[in-house]
Amino acid sequence: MPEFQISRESLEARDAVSDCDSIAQRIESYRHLYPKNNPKLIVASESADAAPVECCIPEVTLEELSADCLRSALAEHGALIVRNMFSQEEADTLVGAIDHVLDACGKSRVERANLSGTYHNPPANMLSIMPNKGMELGSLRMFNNASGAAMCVEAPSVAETLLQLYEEHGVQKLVGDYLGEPACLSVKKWVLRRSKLPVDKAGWHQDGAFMGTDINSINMWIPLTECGGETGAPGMDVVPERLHEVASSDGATFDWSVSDEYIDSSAFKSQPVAPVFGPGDTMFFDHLYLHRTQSRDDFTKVRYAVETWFFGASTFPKDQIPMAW
Ligand SMILES: O=C(O)CCC(=O)C(=O)O
Repeated sequence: MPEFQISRESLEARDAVSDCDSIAQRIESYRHLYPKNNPKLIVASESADAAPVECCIPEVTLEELSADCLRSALAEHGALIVRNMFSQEEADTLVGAIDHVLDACGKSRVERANLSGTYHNPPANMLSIMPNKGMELGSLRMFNNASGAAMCVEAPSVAETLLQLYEEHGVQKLVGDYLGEPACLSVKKWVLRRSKLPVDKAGWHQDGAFMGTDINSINMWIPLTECGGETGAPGMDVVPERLHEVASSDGATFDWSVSDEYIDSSAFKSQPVAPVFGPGDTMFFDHLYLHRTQSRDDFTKVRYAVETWFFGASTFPKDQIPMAW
């Protein structure tokens, strides 16, 4: 049983000022750090002449999870699902926290003035760390707000709690071993999500299309409520195979996205799938995995999730705003 338990009470009892300082320092410590040139990449840009593998998403239990199993699943299939990595209680506490954070982020500055710091207390250096300062931070916040999301660091007490929870579950060691060096996180791509319905259909993408591909990455995506498949709540649509490069954006809505036509073409070995997830499951994947928020017209249920992108301490995309762990 993990020693670190999260609950609404423990979250709200935290020192919001000290958590804010701590997140500010994590951000600050990367201000003048730049990634290595020509890094050794985990995913080569060309596939080795390996034996063909079945297109599927491998699944393991928490007991079976190791850096080796993560490495071979990502090398062969692009992703790994770990069932019940976090408990129902942990998932429920995080759902409550996400409601508070997203509600706070949706309020005006005046309305936010009376809120406690637990759920909204963004560090001041979030502004100066963005290459395009207020314009960039403002449009990021607008984009997130419109899609039912917020950067985790908007609520440093939630962010610090998650880091403790991850450490307690062995994630820091796991991703460090996978990446071959200590991990850093992304200010921009560490995101709390509460889906808005209907889900935009145009969302097929690989994060490498905007992060770049000269990086080592791993995303831990944690659905906090049941979703996917026929559950009525949007899970994730994925192309379940190892890709080695960014797919064409021809005909797509954005220069970083992929059109439905391209997905339906014969460009890939596999057809998209939409796995069913339970609260506290996780899916690990990297910047070349092709996915979108599952999209169907008949969804009726909201889905909560936490998305956390980790990068190698020297193999990060600078514009995703790395921060120390
Ligand atoms: O939660 C979602 O539906 C989208 C998550 C995503 O695109 C990601 O984790 O990269």
